[in-house]
Amino acid sequence: MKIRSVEAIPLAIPYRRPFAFASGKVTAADHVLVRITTDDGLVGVGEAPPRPYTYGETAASVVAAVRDLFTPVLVGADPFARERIRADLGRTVANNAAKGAVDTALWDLAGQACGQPVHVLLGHAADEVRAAHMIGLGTPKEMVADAAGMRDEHGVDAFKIKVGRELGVDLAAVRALRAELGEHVELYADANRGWDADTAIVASRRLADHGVSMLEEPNPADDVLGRRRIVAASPIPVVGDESTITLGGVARSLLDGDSEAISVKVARTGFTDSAKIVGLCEGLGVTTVIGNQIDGMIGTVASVALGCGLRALARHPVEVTNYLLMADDVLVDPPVIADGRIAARQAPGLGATIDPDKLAHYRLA
Ligand code: MUC
Ligand code: MG
Repeated sequence: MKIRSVEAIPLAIPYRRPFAFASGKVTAADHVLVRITTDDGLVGVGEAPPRPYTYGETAASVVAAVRDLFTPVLVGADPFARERIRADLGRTVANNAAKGAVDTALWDLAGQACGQPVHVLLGHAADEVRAAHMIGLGTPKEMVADAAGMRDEHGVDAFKIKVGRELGVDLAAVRALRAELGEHVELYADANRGWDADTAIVASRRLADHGVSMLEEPNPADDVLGRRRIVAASPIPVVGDESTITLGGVARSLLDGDSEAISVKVARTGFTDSAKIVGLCEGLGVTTVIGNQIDGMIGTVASVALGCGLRALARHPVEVTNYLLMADDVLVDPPVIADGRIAARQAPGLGATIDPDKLAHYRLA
């Protein structure tokens, strides 16, 4: 089997409401659909959500990277030769979302060719995982309403709270959320680098008092000594997310004492590098959790496949709810979150069938 063609299709899909965090705000989905077709007619898909405020990519840069840099490498290659393709794509630095979408599409093809779903190819640790919801920045009232809606409609009982603003404002929201959701609900926090080290140290103690279990990216990890002071002083684990986006970067962060747990995202490390990162962390006794790059439906399906594939990830709630912010998407069957859980698709590959009418409607080129 050989790759015949590669497409990078920019989409524009409206949001129901914006999603805000300390380093940026998303108001519409400008994702890029990557579609890889083989000579025997299989079609694999992946989704790149560009996040310029985090990684510097845009929809235009993803399209250009896939079209100009990756397509010449991919066309004619065996889609099973992921290690060779990974090395060839690796000659271009960065462009993580573009590479993540290509890798996702390759696993989709491998699953279809073998007649197995991706989570089974990865190791079939579980058939479903707990769902976590990421609560965007807002007033305490807005954040409570968001969380309560997710609990009432989808049974979700794990929440990542966006923080990183003036500490009093964040703590008011956390207090209100704990009061509304109760003691049993799992809460963790993500500051997206919004605080300085001194604020983050105070914050970590106050968050721990409210039963918040982890603190993601409290400050810029480039503030090297500041980050180490936070890790040393925080009563709760500090999670690396946007500062730990490569295998070597994860190793360095853990060995340097910049983070104590790692968030992995299919959107930026695909299945191949996500699995390598999880293996590295497993060997070191470091927790890994699946985050959300504000993914659409394809990215969500992929995250669930990763979570159900690897045992270390299946133990923790997976951040899967961001696609619900979008007014629509291009999949025929939307994901389903019920009783706080989401199941892996049982169809071969990703099981992500594109609706041609929706694609025609939302594609920009
Ligand atoms: C997160 O966990 O940080 C916000 C920006 C981004 O790239 O991902 C999100 C969520
Ligand atoms: Mg994060």
